[in-house]
Amino acid sequence: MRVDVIVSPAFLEGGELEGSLCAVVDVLRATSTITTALTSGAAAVYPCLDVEEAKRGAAAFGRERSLLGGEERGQLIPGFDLGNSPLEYLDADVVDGKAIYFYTTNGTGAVRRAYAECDRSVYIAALINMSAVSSAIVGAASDGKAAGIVILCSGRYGKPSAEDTFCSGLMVRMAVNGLREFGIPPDLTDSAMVAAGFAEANEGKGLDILASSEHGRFLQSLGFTPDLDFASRLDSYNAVPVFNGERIVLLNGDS
Ligand code: 3SL
Repeated sequence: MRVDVIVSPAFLEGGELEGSLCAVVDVLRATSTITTALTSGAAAVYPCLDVEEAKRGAAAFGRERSLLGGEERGQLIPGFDLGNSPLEYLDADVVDGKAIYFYTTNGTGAVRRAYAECDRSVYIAALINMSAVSSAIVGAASDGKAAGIVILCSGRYGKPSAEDTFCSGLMVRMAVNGLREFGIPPDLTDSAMVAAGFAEANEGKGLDILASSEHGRFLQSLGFTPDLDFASRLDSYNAVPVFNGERIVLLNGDS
């Protein structure tokens, strides 16, 4: 089975995701934050394409039952309740039972694009839940019917990012091992091989990768250094968030 990594949505060609199982990665910080919000008890996260869509959605849903979350240029959006630091979503008193209308610069658009291209549920992955998502994808692929497994990195402004490539490489390794256990020979694209090699070469250095990456340096300049430590922790959560075309919810209800 084909295992591919697409390092940015800008590298996505039409039809490439058709029939495949797809996971979207945005370690800094959208998919880390989505995973955290859901494990803290949020009812659902609605990934939006722009600020106005998020505001309209929250208003229609009811502001007492919803939150507006996300960022522009890394910062809280005027009129929004929460920014895009995963640490803001740790407090169950804040997020429990809430529908979160969420807009971020690269991540939410990547999630929507992935669903539009593959026309089936899309997995949401970060370092903090990468083993749970990798196992879920391999489980879904085990009947051999999917065209392949594709990990779509959100990247940064159309370019690859080190932290997403690192996470996708770890997921490739898990997919390879998992597929083999099911007797399905993995067939890696060059991009998947490069990502897996990068992850292997930097084994155990997740925080260094995040801290030295372009986006990590940008976030540190804004004072979000603690987010990097949080987002770099492997498998903090056994959670599998899934986007069904409307909203993101937990597949297994685990935390
Ligand atoms: O681009 C995105 O989707 C965000 O995750 C970027 S930031 O880390 O909030 O700046």
